Amino acid sequence: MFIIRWILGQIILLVNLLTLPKKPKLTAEQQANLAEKTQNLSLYHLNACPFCVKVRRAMRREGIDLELRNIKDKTAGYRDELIANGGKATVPCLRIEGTGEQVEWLYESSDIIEYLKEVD
Ligand SMILES: N[C@@H](CCC(=O)N[C@@H](CS)C(=O)NCC(=O)O)C(=O)O
Repeated sequence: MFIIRWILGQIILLVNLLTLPKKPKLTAEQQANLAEKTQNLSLYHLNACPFCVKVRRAMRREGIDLELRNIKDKTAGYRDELIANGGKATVPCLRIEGTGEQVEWLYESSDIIEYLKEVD
């Protein structure tokens, strides 16, 4: 089962690589503006998860470059962090840091993509 999942994951990554969406042509000012508006966001993800690939492709299409937190990174402890604060280990999950101490954890790839589209 693990090997089948691994092979599927590699196929997903290969297809993704071969069909990467184009990045938008943004001016330096637009890029800086976008970076400022997204500096409070980070994406908890896995490399070969199809839903995470979907979100990362949408980010690329929008020209958004977020901090990516791979939940397989045991040293960083992102998986534990996600469970403890978001409530479950499902990825993708967008961590949205609000003003003050407020943090929102947004699950569901489609909702994350909608949110990112509205950022600009
Ligand atoms: N409906 C969700 C599905 C997300 C999902 O199933 N993610 C898988 C990885 S591909 C996962 O995190 N599974 C482990 C878990 O839910 O604990 C979405 O669109 O984001």
